[in-house]
Amino acid sequence: MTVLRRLLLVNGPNLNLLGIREPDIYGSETLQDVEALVTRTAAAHGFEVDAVQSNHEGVLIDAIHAARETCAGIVINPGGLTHTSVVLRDALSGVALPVAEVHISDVMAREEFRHFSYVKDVAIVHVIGEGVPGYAVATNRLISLITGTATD
Ligand code: CA2
Repeated sequence: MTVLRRLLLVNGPNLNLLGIREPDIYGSETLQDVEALVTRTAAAHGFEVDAVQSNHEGVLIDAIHAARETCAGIVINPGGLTHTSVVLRDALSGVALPVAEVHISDVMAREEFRHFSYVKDVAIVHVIGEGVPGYAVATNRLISLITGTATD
């Protein structure tokens, strides 16, 4: 079976503010930097990336549904929807693609309401609290699992 060599990168609500607000928590890199990093990381393995960021849950869900036909996996930072959205979780489990969940900050060291993730058990890769470089870590791990070259 041919593996599609394309990933969907999803960034949820407010992540368009990366690098503009709250640099003490999220650093100084922008959403464009994140998308370029994931694109570069994936390209090193011959994968292309479709990137979506939206402040609207339905837009994210439509993009996840569309990925079912076009992508081999999804790298997602759901933002605050991580802690609230059964709908987003259902979309991810519904498309049955391998998912990597990324959080820039260490959510377990922050407020208690950030400790629970609806996405956690539909994702096979979790990278939490490694800053923006964590997106590259997640991308590499996800591609390794997709291509069957995982070493850990
Ligand atoms: O640490 C992460 O990546 C989060 O997913 C970011 C979410 C937060 O709700 C999660 O608990 C953890 C917030 C995204 C908002 O991003 C901003 C970036 C810059 C300025 C303001 C918000």
